Amino acid sequence: MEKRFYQKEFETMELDKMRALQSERLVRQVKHVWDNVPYYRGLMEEKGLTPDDIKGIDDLHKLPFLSKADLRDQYPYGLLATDLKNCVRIHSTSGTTGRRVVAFYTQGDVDLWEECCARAIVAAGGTEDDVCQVSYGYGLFTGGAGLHGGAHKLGAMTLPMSSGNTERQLQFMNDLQATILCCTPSYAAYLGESLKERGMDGDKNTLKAGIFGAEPWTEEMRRDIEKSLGIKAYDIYGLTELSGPGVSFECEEQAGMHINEDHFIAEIIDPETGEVLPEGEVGELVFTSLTKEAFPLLRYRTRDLTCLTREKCACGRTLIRMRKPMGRSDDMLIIRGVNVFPSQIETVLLNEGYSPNYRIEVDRENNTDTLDVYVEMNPDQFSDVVKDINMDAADLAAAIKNMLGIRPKVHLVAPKSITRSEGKAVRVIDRRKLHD
Ligand code: DLL
Repeated sequence: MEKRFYQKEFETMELDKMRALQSERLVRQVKHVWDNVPYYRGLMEEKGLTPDDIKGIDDLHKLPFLSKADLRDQYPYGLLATDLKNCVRIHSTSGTTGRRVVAFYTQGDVDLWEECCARAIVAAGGTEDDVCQVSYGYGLFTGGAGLHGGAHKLGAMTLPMSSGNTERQLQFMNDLQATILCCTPSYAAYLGESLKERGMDGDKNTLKAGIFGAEPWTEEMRRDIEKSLGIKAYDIYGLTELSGPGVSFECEEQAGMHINEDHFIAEIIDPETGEVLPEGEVGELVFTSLTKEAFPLLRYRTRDLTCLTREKCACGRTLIRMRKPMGRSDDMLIIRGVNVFPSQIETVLLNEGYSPNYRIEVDRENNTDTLDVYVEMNPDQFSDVVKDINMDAADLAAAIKNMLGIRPKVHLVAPKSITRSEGKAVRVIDRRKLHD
């Protein structure tokens, strides 16, 4: 079968050509920022830089970083690089703490963003014949608008469901023969569970692929979702600050996400020192936009932890790949001195045959951290013999200790007792009040 790409020229561009394109675009983007964003110009001046110092991507490391704190401080218009009247849209982060971050788009920005999402849909096997059920939230969140726009660009039939109302989701999925589902992985897992209850799981529905992102998920969760929905599940990554979903996306190899390098340069840095790390090392992902008009960001620190590889991909795309982010540097819990990522706990749960419905609670008693993990039993594990449940809980606690080095208190709870999420799941409650 002939391989399909949405924009083959860029997706399969040779490295030296791509570097030349990135260099040319970077020089232009830096000049655009210098001319239009006094705040960033100030940061460059502090380092003694002018646009003349940036002649190509080899000079990228000279530029100062931008952080989420800069974006919050400059809320709402401080980083806007064009006249507001040229903008056609804003989106915003869900922002649980502090001020929200708002991102602005010109029509040109929206077009390029939607093209990036169309690349992701095609990489997941999508064509103009598909019915894309977009069950990401619509509104300020970028998930709905991004995948919706991508499906439109491709010419697929778009089912703009937004998130929630699971009954209606399943009805439309069935009646309108949806073939591609786009939503968060936690909502996909919930839809899978609901399909199973109705005898529509596995190959008994019309879905063939899913494009899931906006939150970390593990390979174990992928397998679970693929089985319950009867599909191939693809990862997609992005963040509001850089437009939204489609910064990177998975292809049929499902071996990391290809970054749309013609629009975004990725670097990995040591989050403590800011030093740029070599390919393959895990660190914080930093992005520089290359083609943005309204909201260009240079060396933006995402806080996401991952690594990059240029290894050849069998799909034919030459775009650099990033590994599934393992978490965010600010999501990492330090419990009794040990670094813990929620994704590590999720891996153990799924390997041990539990569902991806869990909640992690961290607290501090008598100056010692406590770790409680609430996990739902599957209906077939659900036993009314308390002794059996206690033994299962002890086994699971031992398996988690094996992974983390610290023993949690495991609470096995009844099926369906942990609240399902329709958007991004909130899995961790940290009551220690160590952060603001
Ligand atoms: O979550 C954009 C998006 C929508 C991506 C739909 C994919 C699909 P924000 O709300 O600004 O934007 O959150 C961005 O979410 O920095 C990561 O920490 C996390 N994230 C996004 N995609 C993934 C993923 C959207 N595939 C933040 N795996 C990012 C892990 C992800 N984490």
